[in-house]
Amino acid sequence: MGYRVAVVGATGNVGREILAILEEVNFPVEKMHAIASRKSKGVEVSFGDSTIKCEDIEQFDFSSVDLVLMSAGGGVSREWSEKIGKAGPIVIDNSSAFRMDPDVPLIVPEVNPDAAKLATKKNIVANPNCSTAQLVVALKPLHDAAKIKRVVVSTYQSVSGAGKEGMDELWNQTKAIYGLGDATPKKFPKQIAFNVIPYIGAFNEDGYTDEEAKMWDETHKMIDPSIKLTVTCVRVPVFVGHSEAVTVEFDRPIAPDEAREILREAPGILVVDKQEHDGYITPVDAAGEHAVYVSRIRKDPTVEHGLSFWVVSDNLRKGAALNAVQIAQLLDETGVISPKSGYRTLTV
Ligand code: 2RA
Repeated sequence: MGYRVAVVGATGNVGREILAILEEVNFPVEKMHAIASRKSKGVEVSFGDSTIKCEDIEQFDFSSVDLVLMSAGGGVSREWSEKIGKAGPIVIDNSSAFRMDPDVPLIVPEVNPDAAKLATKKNIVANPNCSTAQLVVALKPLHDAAKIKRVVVSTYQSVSGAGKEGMDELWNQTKAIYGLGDATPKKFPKQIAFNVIPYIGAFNEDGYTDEEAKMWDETHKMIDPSIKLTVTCVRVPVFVGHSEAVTVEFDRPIAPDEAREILREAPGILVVDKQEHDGYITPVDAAGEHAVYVSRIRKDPTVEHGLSFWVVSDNLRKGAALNAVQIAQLLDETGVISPKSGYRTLTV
């Protein structure tokens, strides 16, 4: 007995990862539907050993499924997620459209699993932004041990955060710079090959970008609104894996060894922290993996009770698809949904 599941945006980077991870973690699926826009109708995607053909979102009867994993961008979510939720299934929405809606829980299962009980308010659960997901996994156990007063983050975000077009642009520009084509930036505002770009998303009036604002808004919603957080988000020429240099000020002294112990015990984290070259993690090491890696934990002597560290994770996995699947597992384990195949299991 399993769930009737639809993955919307099944042809995208994250949609394909969702299909792969549902299979990897053996999520109980009775029937899987791959949903995409009309232009991708009939395109084949893999689910385990089988191949399924994409169905057109406009034609699909969402009341025939129990669970929808939505990863087709903010516009599609704004148009569809509430309608789908009203039709019966729970929607796990990967866009920013509902993250700050007070009637929609924003969940990282290692951080705020209790929020699952709010899932049926609108039948929507929001998945956080990729750069926030890995950050809060590292911050939460430290905040439980010694209250965090202030966080300073610089991100090093891979091009896959901007979708397949972002990956293609890095690949094509890299070749073009050696004379094999056109290096004109299209997806990113400036050249990304052999460069870094201190801009992700769109500028807000205060001079920050919306990507930066997401990091403090979502951290406040999931952990604690009293945490002060400032951030600079930077795109780097890496295909997969977001990295973050993080400095935290606590309200009491916390030694690097104590932080290492706390993080080692915490769910979802692998501490790799030795002063040697196998002793820290890079995005290439983290790609394809499930963990949030923490390395280079050290005292920041320039502030009272300060620690600095380095956080890396696969942005397509923990930052998107894996977290969405973990939310589905959490809803299943807590009984918010149950696999009564053939019956409508959910009410609004
Ligand atoms: C990015 N954080 O890396 C975005 C994707 N959600 O562009």
